Amino acid sequence: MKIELIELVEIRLPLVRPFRTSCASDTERHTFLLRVVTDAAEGWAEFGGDPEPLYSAEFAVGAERVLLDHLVPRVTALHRPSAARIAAALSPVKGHHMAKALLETAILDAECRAHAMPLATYLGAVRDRVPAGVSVGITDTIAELLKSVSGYLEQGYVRIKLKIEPGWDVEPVRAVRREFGDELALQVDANTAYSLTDAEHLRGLDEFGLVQIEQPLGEDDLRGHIELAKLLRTPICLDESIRSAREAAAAIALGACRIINIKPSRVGGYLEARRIHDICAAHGIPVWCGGMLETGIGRAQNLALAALPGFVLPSDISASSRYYAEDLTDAFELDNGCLSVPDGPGSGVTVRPAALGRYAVSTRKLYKRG
Ligand code: OSB
Ligand code: MG
Repeated sequence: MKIELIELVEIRLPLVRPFRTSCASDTERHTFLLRVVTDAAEGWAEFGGDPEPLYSAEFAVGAERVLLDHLVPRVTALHRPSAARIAAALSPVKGHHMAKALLETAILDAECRAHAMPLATYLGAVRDRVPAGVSVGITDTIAELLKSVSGYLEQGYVRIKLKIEPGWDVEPVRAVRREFGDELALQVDANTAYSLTDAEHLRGLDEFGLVQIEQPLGEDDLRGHIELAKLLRTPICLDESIRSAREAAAAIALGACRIINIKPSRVGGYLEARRIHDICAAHGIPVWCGGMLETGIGRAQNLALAALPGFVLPSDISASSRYYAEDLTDAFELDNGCLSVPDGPGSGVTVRPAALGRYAVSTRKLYKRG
């Protein structure tokens, strides 16, 4: 495979409703897609980050810079570029997992398409359908929250995740439990909003039988999570803290978490995501696939990953309509609480030119051969 062209397409898609977490409030998804054209096929990927470094240290303009100056030159210098060779080629560059994931994923998509192989098959999928969870943002009132959860349950989502922060935790969880009952698979995500001194307060969540509490403490606070895990009955899941297979192995060995949220973009791509899946499977640690409000491009690829055998908990992969009035691909729809894993070559989806025309705000060439 020879790389002919690498192009970045900046997109802005309005969200159907604002999405508020303990670290940010978004009304649109403003990010970029990467298009890699090779002599054999074309591949697409979606940047996991945002314009501002509020969830992760990475952000769109920084990623563009590091791609242009440091990542793209290393990859285009490869004699035979292939997805499996990207990580080693990029390893001299420290960090920047989301930017690296973008490049590796677009090449992986092209490579799978060149072999007419679905990404799900390449990764080792064992399922055709994936149970869909939904991540529910912080709202102004409990009444508003109950209304939105009720809407999602009517649509068939099989698991509800509530975003929490200090001042919005025990009460919303109590209200959702009271309204929808103890059978509802319910979990919370703090996006690093607490510290170990909040342990006593967080114990107040134990009575609600939550599936997990995601990332209560800081990204770099492994020690804090180890201590907190001894104090809570609710299982701790790590999101932001897990950026590699090595960090996953350490967190498991040290007892910092009982569940891991695998986000391909955060960990540098689908190949590292699969390694984390394998390590977790070997340790009996359940995993699920996290999301970054992806458009159909990234969501299709996440579905391929979530079809692996260790993904035993519902993922944050919802239908297109939960995010966007119009998606960039054909819409993903819920069928009995599940989404279908695309079975066409590569990610199995294509960008609809008309939609891209409406939501692309600029295009930049990062590389052209010759
Ligand atoms: O912590 O999982 C998170 C979205 C943006 C940043 C961080 C997170 C999220 C979500 C959205 O929870 C999940 C989705 O894409 O449906
Ligand atoms: Mg999270």
